[in-house]
Amino acid sequence: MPRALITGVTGQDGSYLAEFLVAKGYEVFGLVRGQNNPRVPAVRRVAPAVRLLNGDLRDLPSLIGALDAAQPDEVYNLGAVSFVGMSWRQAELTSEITGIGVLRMLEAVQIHTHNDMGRIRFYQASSSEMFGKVREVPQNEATPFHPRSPYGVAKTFGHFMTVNYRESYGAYACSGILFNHESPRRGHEFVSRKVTRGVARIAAGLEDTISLGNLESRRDWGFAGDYVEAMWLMLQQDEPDDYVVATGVTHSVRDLLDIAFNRVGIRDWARHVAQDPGLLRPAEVDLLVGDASKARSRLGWKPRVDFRTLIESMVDADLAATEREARSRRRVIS
Ligand code: NAP
Ligand code: G4F
Repeated sequence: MPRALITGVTGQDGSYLAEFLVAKGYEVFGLVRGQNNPRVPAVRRVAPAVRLLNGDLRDLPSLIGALDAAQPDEVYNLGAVSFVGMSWRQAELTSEITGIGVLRMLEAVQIHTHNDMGRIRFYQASSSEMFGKVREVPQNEATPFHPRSPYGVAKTFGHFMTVNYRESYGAYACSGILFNHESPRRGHEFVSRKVTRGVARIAAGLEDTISLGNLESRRDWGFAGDYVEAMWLMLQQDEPDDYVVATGVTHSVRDLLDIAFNRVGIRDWARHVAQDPGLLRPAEVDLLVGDASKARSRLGWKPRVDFRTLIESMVDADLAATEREARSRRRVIS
């Protein structure tokens, strides 16, 4: 039975990856931070077989301890402060966890394996946010980076550290440069979920408006369930390498609003959307669209869920959640 350790198991990708690896017959360990993490019950619900270990990407001994306990064949480093908008307000913390945390995890593998790093296959969750002010369209593995946020800068540090440990110590370390991927498990702070949840609440008469920032920015949005398969495929190759994972199709935040509001029969959504200058970012990434030809040809990976299907499924899930919430409120009142 292969063994895997996932950092960030309580996040969106961590939960899909845990489910995926359990279904593949892995013994899965998940790193959880904090003494009473409120997201643990959700992990237990979707992947009850996962064994949870305490640890924090700010604390090297805890990472070594987790590796010693899990004895993994594969490590997926997904833990991060992942919300770009917050990274300007907490630049130091973001650098500490999203950037230096990668170095700490690589060091922990080095120590745990007694300098025989090739024994463990290591996946680093890099990001299209590293392309930032893009130098070419679409972006591929050779496109230069120009990050536009403290988050993007921290991810670029983690990316090159991963490459460096591969080149310096023979680590089997891969960096997945993943473009935006979403799902009904996405955090409420990200624009896709903020919109689908807001639309569901407006349809239920609970709210009237969604406050948003820049409606013109464009992203290459895919489905998280498809993207965790690409992470796993990267670690099954003969040689470690870096891969862009994307759909190759870009949409604006306006397109997202069109599809989400249409799903509940609202065509003229402008009266339900307030533009809040406070939500504009100090520096924006205007356009992301990825070229995943390398992942397609070498890994045999391709996305299965298109943008419309993804957003409609998120609206449907949020409508169901809103209905459940309303039912339980009615029960309390009666
Ligand atoms: P997410 O839902 O925000 O999950 C982040 C995870 O990191 C959570 O489990 C969180 O745990 C954990 N974490 C935060 N600080 C930590 C610390 N100090 N020590 C250990 N764990 C810590 O993010 P996601 O969307 O699943 O993304 C997974 C990874 O892929 C992240 O590294 C993200 O930056 C990267 N990425 C995501 C996308 C995307 O579109 N989703 C695209 C490219 C790259 P808590 O429960 O304790 O908060
Ligand atoms: O959903 P977002 O916050 O995602 P963003 O910044 O692209 O980052 C996500 O994808 C990255 C991969 O490229 C990951 F590495 C990262 O961890 C994260 O998962 O914002 C998307 C776009 C931005 O241009 C933002 O300015 O939507 C725009 N937007 C407009 N109004 C908004 C809002 N974003 C958020 N979060 N909230 C708004 O109200």
